[in-house]
Amino acid sequence: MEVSDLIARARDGQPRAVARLISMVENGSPRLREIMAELRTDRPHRARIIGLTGSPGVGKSTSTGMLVQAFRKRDKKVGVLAVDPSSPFTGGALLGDRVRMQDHACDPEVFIRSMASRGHLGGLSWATPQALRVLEAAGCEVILIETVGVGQAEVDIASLADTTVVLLAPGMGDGIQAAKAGILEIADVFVVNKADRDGAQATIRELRNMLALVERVWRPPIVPTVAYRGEGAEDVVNALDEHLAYLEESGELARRRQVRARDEIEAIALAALRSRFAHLHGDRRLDVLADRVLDGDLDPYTAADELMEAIG
Ligand SMILES: Nc1nc2c(ncn2[C@@H]2O[C@H](COP(=O)(O)OP(=O)(O)OP(=O)(O)O)[C@@H](O)[C@H]2O)c(=O)[nH]1
Ligand SMILES: [Mg+2]
Repeated sequence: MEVSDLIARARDGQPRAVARLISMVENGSPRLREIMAELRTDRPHRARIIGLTGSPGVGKSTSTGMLVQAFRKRDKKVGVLAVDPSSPFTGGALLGDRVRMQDHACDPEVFIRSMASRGHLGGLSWATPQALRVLEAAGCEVILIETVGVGQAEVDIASLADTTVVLLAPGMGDGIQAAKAGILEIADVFVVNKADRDGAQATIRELRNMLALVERVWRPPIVPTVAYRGEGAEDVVNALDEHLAYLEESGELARRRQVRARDEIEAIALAALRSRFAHLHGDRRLDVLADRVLDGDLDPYTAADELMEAIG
């Protein structure tokens, strides 16, 4: 099928076309350049992008399902991207999420996709913005991105989202983890899920004490939830709205989006540069430069300059 056809169908909200386009993003299709050029004009209808992150099992998928329901109540068209930063392919790992989000599987106003990101150069920061564009083109007004808070992923998600929600749950040693991973700086809203469990109040208290030590203009609210019973959904949405209002009033929204576009350009440029370098392996020019460095004919900096010129 022609790319323009596929895009027309996605704009029309056809789930299969949306899924197809996101697969092309995921697989790094050579047609992405063409696709992104066609999608360019969709950008003015900007969706609100909400990232959810937290340790494995805190309840991200359950909370995402809960939020989908809350936004559907407000008649918003919703997109969900479950990004698995640890997997080079989708499927297995996220199957449970699909089951949990099954309630929405038949709702034509909800798109749910899981996506792997490890196979990509640049990981999350490279593929996710492109998937977001596809969902925006399909008319999503709110896009929820779920990703496990491990390693670089949660920092990446914070740079992609307008609002970052960090989930904690009692009894997971989250407090200490929070301080370590620097999530105090990246979270715009804290959700303490599994508030039906012992220790929820202690987790909230601990978090509040830690937050008191951080200098930030925006004070992240802490919202308790019991996601699998839908309790606290409205409180989370209200906190999200307040944060959005703050972003708009302070000019921070425009700033974040500028940073996001900059990161995306950089990620694509770096990926292109890397792939050019990859082609150089086994290339005679690199061997020749290496020999000259070994012979003392060239210093490594000059050799690197020559290499850059050669691939430029
Ligand atoms: N007690 C309690 N359990 C919950 C609550 N919310 C979710 N759970 C359960 O916690 C488990 C993990 O929930 P998920 O939503 O899969 O958590 P997740 O963060 O998406 O997990 P990963 O994607 O594997 O990192 C499931 O068994 C849920 O039913 C809650 O509010 N209270
Ligand atoms: Mg999950």
